[in-house]
Amino acid sequence: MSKIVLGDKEFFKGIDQIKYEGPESDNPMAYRWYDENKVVAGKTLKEHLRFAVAYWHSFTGNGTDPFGEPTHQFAWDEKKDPVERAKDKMDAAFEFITKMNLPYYCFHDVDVVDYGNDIRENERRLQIMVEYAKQKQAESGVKLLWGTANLFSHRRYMNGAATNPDFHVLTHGAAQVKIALDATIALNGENYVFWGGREGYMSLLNTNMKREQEHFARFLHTARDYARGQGFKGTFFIEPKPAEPTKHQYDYDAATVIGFLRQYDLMDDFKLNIEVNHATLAGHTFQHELQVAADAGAMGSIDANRGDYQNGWDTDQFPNNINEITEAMLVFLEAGGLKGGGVNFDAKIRRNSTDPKDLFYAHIGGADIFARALITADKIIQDSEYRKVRQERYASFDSGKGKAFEEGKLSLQDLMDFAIQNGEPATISGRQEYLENLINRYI
Ligand code: XUL
Ligand code: CO
Repeated sequence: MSKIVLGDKEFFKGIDQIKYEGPESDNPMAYRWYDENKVVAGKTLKEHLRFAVAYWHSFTGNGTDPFGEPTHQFAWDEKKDPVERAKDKMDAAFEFITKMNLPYYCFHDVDVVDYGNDIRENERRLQIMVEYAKQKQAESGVKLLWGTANLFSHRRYMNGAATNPDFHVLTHGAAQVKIALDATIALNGENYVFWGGREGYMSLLNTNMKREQEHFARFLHTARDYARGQGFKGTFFIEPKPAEPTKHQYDYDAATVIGFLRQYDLMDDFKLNIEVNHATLAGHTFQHELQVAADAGAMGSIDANRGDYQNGWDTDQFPNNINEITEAMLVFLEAGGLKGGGVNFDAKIRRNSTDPKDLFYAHIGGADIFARALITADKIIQDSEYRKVRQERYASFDSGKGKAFEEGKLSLQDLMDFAIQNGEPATISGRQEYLENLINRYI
């Protein structure tokens, strides 16, 4: 248990620290599955999952949507002075994170403190907040999973940041990334994220795609070189998303990003941050995106949330689909976990979820679903024939000519000869329904 850290005033009054009470508990303000000390597959749940609270959705997002004004009125959003307001917000954030007993947080620069148009003033504000955050981290033991810069909200980024056709705009993006990297490094941030918010296009008619992508790669190299020069040892993550806000984002999905990283020689420093709702927007499952990343040795981190079956946009709801997350945790465990990252709740409570407790329910549910899924996936791997069924499907490549093919020892003529000698192959079931039932048996 971490200790609850409060500022001058308590923002979530009457709410105590959330504790693990077990699956039998009917207390809605308790964990039923997330026992941080429970050991699964050689590590505690805390060590496996490395949960992080997202500053932007939880302390900045105010329920606004394209049709309506804010519905979440925050007591930490009242002071006039931006730095004083930011300190209140940070007090609220650390109160919440420590009451939730979660180990990490993540932020964009502008979530921590409001930015204006003066680069030096923005830097000054963030530096003050970095000093404040250092104290908060030391008091609480809460750590920074990753930092990032918001290169998509300001109007100057309407045509992109690193991929903007105007070099001048690109330099403003670079300034923001430098300042955000400095903050991340000063706070011992373990990773740094690039989500290409508007790195894409609205119309090909006005876009030189090749040039924009080259600029993007050059930008990433430049940022990487700077951070490494400052002693940053963490991993850089790219977060794929196919569209929204642009019509087409260059970091479309995991496979596209891996191709890009390979093309521009970035695979040594960059891995992927896979977000559930981004996967489904790309027409994939979350499991698929994790598997693609894992197969490339690049499964770095997770942005946990979920989409909506009916809506075609990024609804960023808290995760609660046990089948989806259990299948994802099978990929997670078989790949040996995340490379540097954690499970960040990039999710927002609904516009009409206006009680302070709603933020707690949301994170409790999210943590519990991942914990339960991980425990279940481990049982499936340990006790069932899940892996065996898949291995056996490929048995014909384990020896003889199949093995020789894998080793590159057979010609096309050799393959034809084998086909002729062995006649028509047997019909072999893929046993999908059997496996689907097996998963549900363990859930
Ligand atoms: C947007 C999104 C971002 C990134 C960080 O869809 O997921 O919040 O996670 O910039
Ligand atoms: Co995200």
